[in-house]
Amino acid sequence: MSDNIVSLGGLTIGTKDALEKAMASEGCSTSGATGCGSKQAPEDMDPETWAKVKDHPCYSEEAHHYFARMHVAVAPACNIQCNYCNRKYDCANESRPGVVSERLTPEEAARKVIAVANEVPQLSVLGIAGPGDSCADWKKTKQTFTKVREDIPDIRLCLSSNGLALPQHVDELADMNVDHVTITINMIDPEVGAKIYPWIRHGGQRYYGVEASRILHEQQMLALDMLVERGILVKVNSVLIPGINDEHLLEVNKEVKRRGAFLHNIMPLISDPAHGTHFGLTGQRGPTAAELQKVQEACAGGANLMKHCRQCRADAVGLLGEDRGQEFTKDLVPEEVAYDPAARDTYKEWVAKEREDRRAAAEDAKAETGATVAETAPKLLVAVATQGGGRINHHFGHASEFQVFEVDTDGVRFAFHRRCDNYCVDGAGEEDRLDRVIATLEGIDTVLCAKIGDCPRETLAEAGITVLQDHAYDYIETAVSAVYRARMGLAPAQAERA
Ligand code: CLF
Ligand code: SF4
Repeated sequence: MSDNIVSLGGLTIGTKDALEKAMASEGCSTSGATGCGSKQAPEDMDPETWAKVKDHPCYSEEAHHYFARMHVAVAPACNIQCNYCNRKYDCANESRPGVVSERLTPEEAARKVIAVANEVPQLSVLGIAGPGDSCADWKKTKQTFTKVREDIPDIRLCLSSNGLALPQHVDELADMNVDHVTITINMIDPEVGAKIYPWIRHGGQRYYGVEASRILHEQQMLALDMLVERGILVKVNSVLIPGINDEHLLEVNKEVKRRGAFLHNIMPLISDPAHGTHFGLTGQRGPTAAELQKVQEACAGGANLMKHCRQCRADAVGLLGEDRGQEFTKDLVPEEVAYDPAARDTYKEWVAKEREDRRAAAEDAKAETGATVAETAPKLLVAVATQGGGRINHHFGHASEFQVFEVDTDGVRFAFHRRCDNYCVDGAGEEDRLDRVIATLEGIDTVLCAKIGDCPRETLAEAGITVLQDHAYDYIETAVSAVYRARMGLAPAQAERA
């Protein structure tokens, strides 16, 4: 393996040239036959805030190319009922509905975190995000965080809650140096809330209807204020429910911004009768991609929006968009495991240099695009196949997700992601799957990947989608900008970084 390549666990890192050479030596060739609101950089915030978000994949779009989170499902009890939740499954406030995660005791969870940290050098955050509510089941949440903090002092602890019992734990969270808390806030008007929450349990009593939502709202606002006061970064999750809170979320966005929330993540309701939820069984639909985008656009100028959320499982492991949870199930985690910081330390050093280089490359790309393209030039959507690191480094046939970037004279910005079943199975492409991938890529002008066969490339071309592998292992911004200039009839950029 080249000197410029480092292998950490299953992860290979290195420069563009070194990665290309490694791929060629494995018998692959790239000549191949067959704004997000949360994209924040150091210059956008004070150094203290940047230090908190620079390695958190959810709080920084840039960081999500490099760093991984893991969740442990330790706190299954809940104190409210959401109409989009069935308690058999994970907490739909943070996680993908209809999924059952593996429940762990705090001791099992702490062992699992060490096992993952030893194998996944990108790991930077441990989150508790259901099933149930982390604060309603506080004892288990606290035990888990305390133990993990002892074992791996530099890991970030991240908590997600419906907010009802959160105020009583804010001081303990601050004492444990928890810097990131998510509150799910679907309404600030209890009349709207009554359509989402049939009941809550608070102070040993059950409340129903508008009164329940009024108490929930008051507790959520109190928690938000208390967290902001203590310098804890608050992300607000809102589930977009068409006909119930779609227009109302603009008010939510304004209010949480006014109170100091760092980020607002508007997530689509995923509703299915098979999930057995009230909304699923009564035919309440989720929003279309266009409806979600409309609400996000209407919130422009308000609280910063997170657009790279993957609605992960409550036991997810890995970069956002990948889930390595099956490699670390209870039966696979050893009874005795000791933390070895070597791989994470090496990885962190590499990322610090790499992201500086990538940022400089993105600035170059932006300057060239802005300087050379007429102001009236249209916006383009470019999908990239990536396995992280901010590079075009995934084969088309293996991609089960494409990250979509928009590019215009203002530069290159993350827009959204699209999921699909990967086209290639056991080394062979499947036609049905390709049709579904093409449907998934509707509206996309160009796809960039590390490699694609002639056959799928021609089929995509017939569907009006250009696929290029010429930018394999380039930085995303460099490649997307080069595509844009070429599409606008301008010469490709001269300098490209390795
Ligand atoms: Fe987990 Fe949530 Fe912390 Fe991230 S997830 S507890 S803030 S570490 Fe992230 Fe997953 Fe979206 Fe959540 S992509 S579902 S926003
Ligand atoms: Fe379900 Fe989470 Fe709502 Fe509790 S807070 S009812 S676990 S979605």
